Amino acid sequence: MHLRTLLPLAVLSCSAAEPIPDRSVIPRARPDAPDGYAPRQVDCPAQKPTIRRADGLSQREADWLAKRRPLTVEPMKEFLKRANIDGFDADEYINRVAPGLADLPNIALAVSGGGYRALMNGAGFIKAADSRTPGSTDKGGIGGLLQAATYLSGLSGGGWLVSSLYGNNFTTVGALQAGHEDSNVWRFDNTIFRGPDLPGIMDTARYWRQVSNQVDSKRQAGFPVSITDYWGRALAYQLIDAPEGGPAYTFSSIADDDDFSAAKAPFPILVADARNPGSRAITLNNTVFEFNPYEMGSWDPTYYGFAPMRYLASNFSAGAVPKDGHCVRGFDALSFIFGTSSSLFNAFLLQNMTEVDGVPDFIVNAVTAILTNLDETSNDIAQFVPNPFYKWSPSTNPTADTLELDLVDGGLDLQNIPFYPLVQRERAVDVVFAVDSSADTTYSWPNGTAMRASYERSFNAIANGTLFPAVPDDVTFVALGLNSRPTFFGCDPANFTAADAQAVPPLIVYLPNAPYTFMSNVTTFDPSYTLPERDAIILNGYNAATQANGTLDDQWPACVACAVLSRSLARTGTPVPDQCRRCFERYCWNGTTVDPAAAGVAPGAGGAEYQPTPKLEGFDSLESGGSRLSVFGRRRDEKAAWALAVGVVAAAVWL
Ligand SMILES: *[C@@H]1O[C@H](CO)[C@@H](O)[C@H](O)[C@H]1NC(C)=O
Ligand SMILES: *[C@@H]1O[C@H](CO)[C@@H](O)[C@H](O)[C@H]1NC(C)=O
Ligand SMILES: *[C@@H]1O[C@H](CO)[C@@H](O)[C@H](O)[C@H]1NC(C)=O
Ligand SMILES: *[C@@H]1O[C@H](CO)[C@@H](O)[C@H](O)[C@H]1NC(C)=O
Ligand SMILES: *[C@@H]1O[C@H](CO)[C@@H](O)[C@H](O)[C@H]1NC(C)=O
Ligand SMILES: *[C@@H]1O[C@H](CO)[C@@H](O)[C@H](O)[C@H]1NC(C)=O
Ligand SMILES: *[C@@H]1O[C@H](CO)[C@@H](O)[C@H](O)[C@H]1NC(C)=O
Ligand SMILES: *[C@@H]1O[C@H](CO)[C@@H](O)[C@H](O)[C@H]1NC(C)=O
Ligand SMILES: *[C@@H]1O[C@H](CO)[C@@H](O)[C@H](O)[C@H]1NC(C)=O
Ligand SMILES: CC(=O)N[C@H]1CO[C@H](CO)[C@@H](O)[C@@H]1O
Repeated sequence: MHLRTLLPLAVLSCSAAEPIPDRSVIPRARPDAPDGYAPRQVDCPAQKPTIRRADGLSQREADWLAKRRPLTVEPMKEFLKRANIDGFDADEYINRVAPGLADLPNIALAVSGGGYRALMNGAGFIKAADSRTPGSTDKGGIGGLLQAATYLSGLSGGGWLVSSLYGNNFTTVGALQAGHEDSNVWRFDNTIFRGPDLPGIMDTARYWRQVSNQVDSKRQAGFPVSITDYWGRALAYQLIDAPEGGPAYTFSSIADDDDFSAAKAPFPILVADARNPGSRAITLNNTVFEFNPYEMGSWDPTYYGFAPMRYLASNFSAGAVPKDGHCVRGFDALSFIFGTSSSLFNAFLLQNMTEVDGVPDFIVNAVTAILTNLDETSNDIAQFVPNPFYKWSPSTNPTADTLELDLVDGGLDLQNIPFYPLVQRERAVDVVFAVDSSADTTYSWPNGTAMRASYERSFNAIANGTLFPAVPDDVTFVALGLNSRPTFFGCDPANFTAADAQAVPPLIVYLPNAPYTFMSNVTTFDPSYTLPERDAIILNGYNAATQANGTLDDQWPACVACAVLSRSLARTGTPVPDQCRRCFERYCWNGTTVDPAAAGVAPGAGGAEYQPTPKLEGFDSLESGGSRLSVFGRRRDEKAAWALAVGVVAAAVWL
């Protein structure tokens, strides 16, 4: 196993953590952890934290929703008015359904995994949906959808995007692209191996020394560290625009942010999968976990519980902190949470690290030491120790007797779009805009695998009765072009036979990564993007989201609005406007499947036939396009080696 033979084990020689910068000098504030990256024992609050059963929303989420839903009313009206559905009075309708909130459309956005590709393609969608983006509310735009949304979920690379927005005061994608002087934010040309290139401020050795000190401080505080800690900290220098990548930023501190607590932004949620003790395989029957600003936990019947995010790593036992147990804060570092959701990349990071000139030996050695101490099959995990669900629900919880809870990349069960938090009936989501940047086919385009995984899971006992719209097989998906343009799934609520009308799942607006103005199928494990390339992928995602500002279909903004309204219209028995009917005829998958023999798409061929070209003429191929091909060529071998090394069952979705 080459990861082991890299270098001899070296004794770590790292000094104590560097002092945490003075809070007052950090421009965008939520460095909330008491001791930088190191979790720290604290006095328990008067009301000791507990684990709760997942039999409803948390009180805090419910209270927050009571503020957020009314705040979506104005942006939703504006959005619907701009969309200008023929013969539909948006003001009148929304005014009618807003009181009581039950019939007000409840919108969610979901950004898939897929490394930097997913971050950038997802960013294009968010940029288009954000009314703060100049031009996004002009004719053909979909700006305001973000302001009208209740939830925003992200997984793996999509989780980086969500975390970067919230870790930077819910700034705009445009502002992250623009960056500013002496900032490394979204400088994807400065790889995480080399770190920020800020002359006089930061060089590679200094950067890795900081990362190493941060991780050591967690270890010295008595918490096991894994590669996820290094990986998350390194990425934070690109994603969190604060000194040293904001080591004290926590996920739970999002809850304290003024704008968030005033419900001026959607509710962010990240997703990861649980690995069962003694088992490597991740299947659709593994427990899925979510992280939100208030809690982490699972709706699945295995755990069916939530722990308070702010007090993760307290000594919970059977759901409570015993008399002699400790409370801990600072475990939920933002970088550790987004690192957990994207843990598939960890081993890649470290494998590649040894090949890059200039990465100091001490960091290579530190990482090698971890790999050597771990069972090699476990090198991609994030360790949650102590396990918040220790002795919790022992008859169903696979880790009830273990002090460690192992979480891995949320896409490893193939559910690469974070629908999980959004199909829980307690959340009553009406529509999910799902950006899919999965690399399913030979050439790294999606073919609906992530959608099918969530559909298939809905039949398993572990889904606990959550439903999902029907999704066809891969050959149909590709043959009908459902992966090359937006497609709506689950349009007809009457097609769900559930006795309980509350169980009808959201309508899904599926937005696949496809080439509009740029070949956005860059490989998942490419760690480096020039800024023009980054911007071209973001713009391609923007053009996908708006159908090239309506030039590919001038009805598109109206059709987006119809999707937003669909479930609400059904609940209130309101006739569907004619224009919406035409939209649904055009964009809804109607249940048709295609006979593979007739499709010209070979089942099991990996989708090699699917080789789309840009939809719009005169796209900018970027000067560097040709030279990058050789990098991609090399990368393929690397990926094969990595898949072999880690033995990832589900690697197909990435490769
Ligand atoms: C965060 O953004 C809001 C507006 O979007 C602004 O009013 C506030 O000052 C910002 N806070 C910080 C700490 O930058
Ligand atoms: C989900 O699972 C929990 C725990 O097993 C159970 O109490 C609950 O009734 C289930 N919900 C549904 C809708 O089946
Ligand atoms: C609390 O958890 C830590 C870490 O697992 C453990 O070492 C310690 O013994 C626990 N303390 C109590 C009182 O349970
Ligand atoms: C998952 O659980 C279902 C029962 O709910 C079972 O039929 C199926 O075979 C299981 N799948 C795997 C991959 O274990
Ligand atoms: C769509 O509008 C955006 C923002 O105004 C612009 O950047 C982009 O180039 C436009 N797309 C096309 C295909 O014209
Ligand atoms: C369903 O869609 C297919 C193409 O996707 C179309 O050929 C067929 O006519 C549609 N069926 C109905 C009943 O609209
Ligand atoms: C309606 O539901 C059936 C049964 O679940 C499913 O096979 C069919 O594909 C669904 N139709 C559509 C259009 O989603
Ligand atoms: C779809 O993607 C899966 C997963 O990578 C692959 O196994 C399958 O062959 C692909 N099928 C098509 C038709 O693209
Ligand atoms: C991107 O897709 C095109 C076909 O659509 C293919 O020719 C090209 O090799 C792909 N690039 C990568 C990096 O897979
Ligand atoms: C960031 C970086 O330098 N990555 C390297 C990973 O390994 C491949 C192949 O060895 C290099 O081409 C990349 O440059």
